[in-house]
Amino acid sequence: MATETHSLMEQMFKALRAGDEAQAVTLVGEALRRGVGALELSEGVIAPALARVGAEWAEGRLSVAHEHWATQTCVRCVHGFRSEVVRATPLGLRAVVACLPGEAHDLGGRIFSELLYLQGWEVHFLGANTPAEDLLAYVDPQRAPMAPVKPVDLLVLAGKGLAEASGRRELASLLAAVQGLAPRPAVLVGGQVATWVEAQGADGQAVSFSEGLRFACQVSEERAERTSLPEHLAGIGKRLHQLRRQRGWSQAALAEASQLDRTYISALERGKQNPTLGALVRVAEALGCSLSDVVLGPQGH
Ligand code: B12
Repeated sequence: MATETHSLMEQMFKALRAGDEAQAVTLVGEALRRGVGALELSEGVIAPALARVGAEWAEGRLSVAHEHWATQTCVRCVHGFRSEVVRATPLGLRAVVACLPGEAHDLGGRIFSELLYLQGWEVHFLGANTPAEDLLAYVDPQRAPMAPVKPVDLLVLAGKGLAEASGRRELASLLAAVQGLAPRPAVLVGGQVATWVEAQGADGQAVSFSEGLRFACQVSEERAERTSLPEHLAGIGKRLHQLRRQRGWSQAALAEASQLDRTYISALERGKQNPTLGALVRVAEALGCSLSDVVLGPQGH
């Protein structure tokens, strides 16, 4: 897989270099359909390809306009994740992802928001350069109607941290102010800003998406309400439906391949059937995916 990721990254860079949006979007979409994970594409393909665009810009070989276009094309690719990846069962937890004041690099926060969404979080992504006072008001349950998301379980402060001088002060005072919120969200500082000493005042620091997702997973284990049986069945049904449609199969085709009755498949997809483990294994095998893809979705990876 490492070789495939590297080759995808090379192709992505070529597409970005050539100004070929269709090629970039197709590349990512097809990789997702082949089963390359959204996390792997983000860390191993999109970010390094864009870093190469940045290097060419720094050397004067690409214009600022071309670099802006490449970033927007990556945003389009990332927005394609939702239609290709089967989302995990909603956790009933809310995250707010924002960049610090002065921070213009919001792509990392945007990608992380999409990865959280796929893992079942409800996510509010606020984007670049969020004024600290407004961000606090947005997540403070006492400040209705300024705080539309209640309660916030996870606050993610993301960025590259190039606006260091003011950014460090803002981060320290934001982290201090969040301590006073009740209920208080868990706070993760993500991206390069996580290396600042001030970030140690947060509950979690993550330079990479993988570390960030591990932290979010811990938070969800501590805070998520137990998923009820009907919610599990509805989630399994949704995922089966999406996996079947991605393969262009009818319910009858899946029934035949898994040696189950078509009405059983139909009830499963509607979340109306409590399946045996044996039936789930047969359906997963017929679809060519793992049991955890069907039962848990991407959070199982
Ligand atoms: C796109 C871009 C911009 C865009 C940002 C648009 C946007 N909407 O995001 C714009 C044009 C606004 C911009 C502006 C600037 N940029 Co710029 N930019 C880049 C570029 C090309 C890509 C950055 C990016 O988004 N990468 C994609 C993300 C996903 O990858 P990543 O940043 O490597 O992050 C990884 C991890 O940190 C982690 N991660 C990232 N975010 C998060 C968030 C969370 C929550 C978690 C858990 C993890 C995580 O995941 C990624 C994958 O592993 C880089 C090149 C590079 N080498 O990074 C230059 C780069 C960062 N920029 C640079 C510069 C100099 C600037 C400007 C100062 C230019 C100027 N003179 O105005 C300004 C600063 C603006 C500011 N105040 O912030 C330099 C920084 C050099 C330095 N270290 O000092 C770079 C390295 C370009 C270069 N080669 O010189 N930039």
